[in-house]
Amino acid sequence: MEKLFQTGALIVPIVLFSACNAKQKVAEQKPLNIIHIMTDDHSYQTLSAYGHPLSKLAPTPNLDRLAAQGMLFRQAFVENSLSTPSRACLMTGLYSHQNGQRQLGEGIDTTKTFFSEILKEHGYQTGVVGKWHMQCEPKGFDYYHIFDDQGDYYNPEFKSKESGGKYIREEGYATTLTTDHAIEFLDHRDKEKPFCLLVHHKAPHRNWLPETKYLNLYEDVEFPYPDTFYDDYATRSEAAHTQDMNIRNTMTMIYDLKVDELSGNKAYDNEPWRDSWEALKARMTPEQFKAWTEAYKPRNEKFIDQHLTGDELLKWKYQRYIKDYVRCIKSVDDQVGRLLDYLEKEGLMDNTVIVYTSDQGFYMGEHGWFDKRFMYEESFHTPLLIRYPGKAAGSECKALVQNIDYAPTYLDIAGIEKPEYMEGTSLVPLLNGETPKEWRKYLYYHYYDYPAVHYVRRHDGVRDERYKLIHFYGEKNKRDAAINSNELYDLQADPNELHNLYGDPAYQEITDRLQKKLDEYRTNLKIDEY
Ligand code: SGN
Ligand code: CA
Repeated sequence: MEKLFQTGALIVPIVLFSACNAKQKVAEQKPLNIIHIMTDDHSYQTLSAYGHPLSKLAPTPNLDRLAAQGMLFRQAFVENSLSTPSRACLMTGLYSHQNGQRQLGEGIDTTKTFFSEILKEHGYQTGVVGKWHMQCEPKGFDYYHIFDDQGDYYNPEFKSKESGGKYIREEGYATTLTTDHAIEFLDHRDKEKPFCLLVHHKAPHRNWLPETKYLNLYEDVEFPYPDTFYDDYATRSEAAHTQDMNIRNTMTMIYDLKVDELSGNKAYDNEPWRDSWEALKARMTPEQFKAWTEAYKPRNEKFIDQHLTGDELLKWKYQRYIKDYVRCIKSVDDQVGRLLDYLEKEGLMDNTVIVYTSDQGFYMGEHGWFDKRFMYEESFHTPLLIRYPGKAAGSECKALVQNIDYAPTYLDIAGIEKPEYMEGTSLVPLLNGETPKEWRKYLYYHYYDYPAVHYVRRHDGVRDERYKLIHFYGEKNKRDAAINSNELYDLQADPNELHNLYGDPAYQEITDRLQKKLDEYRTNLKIDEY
């Protein structure tokens, strides 16, 4: 039996175990700390504990070690597959339309309480390092050391209380520097207090710039093509056809695929993000730029000589993309390992809950795509690993969980009752190895960021363990026609979501059941557009 009570500002857990020795008791009496590690766009396909063929060729041993010591969630999802909205769900435990952050830009309702504020009030020492990417200043943090907006891979600028809120360039690689600042927070913390630290990496966000020491890693590997690489969207609605996030046409040769040698070529003068690419090169130190040139120049020259076109060019693009992406993951894995080693050395493993997740999933060429946004599995779904001392080592959980659940979970860990307005549910019972009878059977999803980069139409939908109903909606505009269409998938029979069953009489009953549920969500949550 475990109980928490408060003395002044400090939370002290009382652990009453009848069959434990005195030494164990002392260890367990320490308050539980929380470390939330979140990457930016890390797909479950490239975290080897999930067993996907891609990750077998680019394993993540340190993340696998975390999985082996904790619980791996098979069914973890976001509510709105985009960075800032996802972070707003994390901080508030609320859906996007409730916390205000529906799209990437402005939106957050700063009158909503962040869980960091509640933890701080209850005596936790709170910190956030790396990608904050909220449209407001950090709220409820004793310490912050955060990037400007999306941040940069090479020599990024950080701001902190110590810098007086001014952004200051630091030399090095983002993933390493973010971990340096996480360790700095831990080194300088008040050891009398429990802590909650958010470690938010920039990697592996577009345009996937690997650390110099990994520029040649996996170069000789040919990564497998996903089954849906050549998807023609035959049964889907217009939304899949009108997106602008495909490897074939959207991905740029210079900015995304780093063929700098095409920079002087007139045919590429108008490629999007040309200025960004020049700015990225200009950020590098001479040593970093030399390492880049040495690694990419010979490959690029060989590629240009081949004059690839059509599917051959598409396949080349995919290989370049995946390699740079998993190289970025390699550094993430190293740095998670470094943080775990630090926690072990400091004796913090027994009283720290460690969470690893991503702000959303990502397409690794499935349906021919990169990026996220859609309610299809690859972007809706995130990796989630939780190591809870003394609980559930090496276990798996198949319950439906969502990013609105983190805030209630962290409050629960701290022994604080969930405020009534929070929509999410604590994951602690699941970590105890029990799925409560009343656990959610459905998830609600809502994406709003249109018209915007990548042109994914607005949609909402519901998913249960097996089926998914999606509704795309929106007025006509200069680029796209009006849309009001539905898609239904049987994820068991069709895990790649290739056969839209909406309108098939054999699935009428299932469609009705999901539609009823979707209508209930829209009414109960007061959804104002769909
Ligand atoms: C940038 C990227 C997009 C990406 C958004 C959102 N372009 O605009 O490809 O979808 O961020 O990403 S880039 O050329 O600037 O990389 S998110 O993870 O922040 O939601
Ligand atoms: Ca992201």
